[in-house]
Amino acid sequence: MDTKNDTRIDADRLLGRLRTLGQVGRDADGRLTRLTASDPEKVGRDTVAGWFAAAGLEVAVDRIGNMFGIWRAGDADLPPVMVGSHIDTVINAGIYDGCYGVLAALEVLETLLASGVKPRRPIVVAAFTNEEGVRYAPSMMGSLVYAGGLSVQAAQATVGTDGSVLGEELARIGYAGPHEPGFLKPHAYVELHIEQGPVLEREGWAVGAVENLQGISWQRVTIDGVANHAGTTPMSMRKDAGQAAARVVTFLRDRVSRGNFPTVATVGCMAFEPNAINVIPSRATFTVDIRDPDETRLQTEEDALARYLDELAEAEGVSISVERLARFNPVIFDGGIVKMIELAAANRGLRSRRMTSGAGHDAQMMSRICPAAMIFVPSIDGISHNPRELTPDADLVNGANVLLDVVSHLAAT
Ligand code: HGY
Ligand code: MN
Ligand code: MN
Repeated sequence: MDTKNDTRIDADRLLGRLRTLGQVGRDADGRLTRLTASDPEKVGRDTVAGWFAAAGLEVAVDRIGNMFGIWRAGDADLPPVMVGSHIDTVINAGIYDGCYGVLAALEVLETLLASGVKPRRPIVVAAFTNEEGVRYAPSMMGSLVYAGGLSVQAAQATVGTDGSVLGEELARIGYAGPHEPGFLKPHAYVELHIEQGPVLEREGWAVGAVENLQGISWQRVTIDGVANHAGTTPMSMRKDAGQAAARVVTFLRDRVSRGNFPTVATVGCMAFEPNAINVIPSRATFTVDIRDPDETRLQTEEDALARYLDELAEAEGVSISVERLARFNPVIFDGGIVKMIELAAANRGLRSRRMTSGAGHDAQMMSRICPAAMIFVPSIDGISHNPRELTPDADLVNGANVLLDVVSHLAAT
């Protein structure tokens, strides 16, 4: 890594774009939601693609809607350095998750272009489709397809929570591109992201050099009981799908809280049928998100849940079915790039620590096809997937300057 680098990104341009993009997809109540391939996301894509083009980058879109801004610097035959993240959001989101990584990547390219430096190899900024997986499961879908972990056909055929089909929606918004996913084989991939957790802020670190990322298990559970009258049915005669679902929620919380393991479990979505105040639910449908940095422990938790569901079906007289929505093993990032991140931070006088990512990211998919690692900056109160998501401007700029140095180094070698 070069010693102290005096080049700096244009902070106002980066922060201004973050705030501009952060306004795209707000509803009448001011809530920000830019779900994959929705109309608000189309506006977000058009905005970012416009910035790519204005920066003089070649804009490319692949068949699953992954967007790229390509700078064919240096020897065009050499594999490019790729840097990016995503611009789709969860529901009622903050403005930084994903967008910060894409816009900081664009800022790095524009800063390098303006500096007159001559990289040895091309550099590409990427905005991957459907990282959040809220409308279409699984999450990190665009980068998973790009890395060859899911076929384009299967991804395009995915049916969303609203009954829409991803491929049709991408075509409708004009982002079913011509390029084959994987058309650029990266030399390396780096992703800058807010931590979305409490560690950096609580311990006072400016930068996180992310060395690994935890495994993720997503399932949809359907419990079928018998609708009945809420007033006349004795408790002993009920086949109450809602009651059974509630027992799963507390089972998960009690189970993962029993030891001081890092395992986390979340029931984020739940729906009852017929969903009437005086009818015992005949059906409960809910999602289970379990994560752990250790693959064996993650499997143990999945097995424990499966056993509990069998026992519960018996005890409550209900039938239970499970659909797997996503399953990603824990990932170890490239040690060499992690070291570059630490050196780049130190050269800028920033304190950094190595850490695990609790959240899933596109980098975990890209690590299947090239050396990859991530840079984190602090999240105030560890809040994310929430409009209160916040990272101080100084930290955002620091992270982008560290990204600048790491990308510069990778593009020069
Ligand atoms: O679910 C996640 O960890 C990411 O925000 N998609
Ligand atoms: Mn993200
Ligand atoms: Mn997210």
